[in-house]
Amino acid sequence: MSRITLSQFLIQQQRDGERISAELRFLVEVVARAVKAIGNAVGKGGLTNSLGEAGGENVQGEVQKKLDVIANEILLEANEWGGHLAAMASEEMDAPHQIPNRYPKGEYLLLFDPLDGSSNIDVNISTGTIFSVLRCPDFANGGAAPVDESAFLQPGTRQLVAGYAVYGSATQLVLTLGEGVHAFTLDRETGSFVMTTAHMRIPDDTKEYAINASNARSWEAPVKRYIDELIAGKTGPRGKDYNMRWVGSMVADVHRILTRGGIFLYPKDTKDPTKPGKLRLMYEANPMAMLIEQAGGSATTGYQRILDVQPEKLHQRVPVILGSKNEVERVLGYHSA
Ligand code: AHM
Ligand code: MG
Repeated sequence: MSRITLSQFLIQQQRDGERISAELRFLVEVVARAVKAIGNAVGKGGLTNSLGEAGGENVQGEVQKKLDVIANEILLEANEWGGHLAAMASEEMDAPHQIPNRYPKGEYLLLFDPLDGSSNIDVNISTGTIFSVLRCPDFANGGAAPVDESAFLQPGTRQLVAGYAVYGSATQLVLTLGEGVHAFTLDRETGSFVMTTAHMRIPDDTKEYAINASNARSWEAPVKRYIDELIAGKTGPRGKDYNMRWVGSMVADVHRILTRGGIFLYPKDTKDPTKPGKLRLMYEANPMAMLIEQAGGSATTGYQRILDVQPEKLHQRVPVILGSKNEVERVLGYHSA
């Protein structure tokens, strides 16, 4: 069986379809190298002194784990010297990270959640890295001026690349360049990512849903109605039984949906009126929405396609409802009813 490595795939994409530039190819290769290093750090578990809390909070007031900080540093260091980026932004940093003056700059912006699913780090459950690539809008000046937050505030439809790595029983990298979604699995013996699924497809229908049901009392009426109907199963209006899964790491839940279908909801709830959802638009919802749409699924806030949301802030939160098309469309219908 011929095995296509990530590098071979990217070279083909650059050569044949001219779908990516040499710089973009290099960018993805560097991110792949960084996620291998993060996967190694995560995989050491309690053998090193890297589990537990780092002793600080991120910009969003969430407790940072040591591995959150380590993963963030690995991504920054791997990406800042190569000359392909204008700036980076991360869940773990208040403001954009500027490329140090000693390095050349490039025209792309990289955004990431370095280690998603932080609450699962210490209990040996899958975590992951989510990333998104945009073009820097005013790079014409050669990148001389610092890149401020406004350069990043582009809707998800402008993403050039989106992907995630999942650190599970295998480390996988799942990627879209805007032409389908492909999954690569890390061969731990050779150190290469090898394509294991080309063109992932999400079935339009599903019997599986994912939601943190402990928030049920604060959901809006359309989500309550939808979930109540799923729970009613065969005896309710849907006429079939559903199964629930909630890993608590978005990467793992989305990976399951890309693999076998399903619907994932982190909807708006009324607990804290200042927060329109838990998940962050720029480096969680947008890249996942692009992957889901590229695999034939849908992704919405309940009111609007996620990829069309015009961002107002780098760390903005949005409600997220994504996965199998027919289920997502039903929830959308309940919102507009
Ligand atoms: P994080 O980026 O701080 O890890 O938060 C995002 C995570 C998602 O991975 C996951 O879907 C969700 O938060 C879980 O939330 P909850 O703890 O409410 O179940
Ligand atoms: Mg996250």
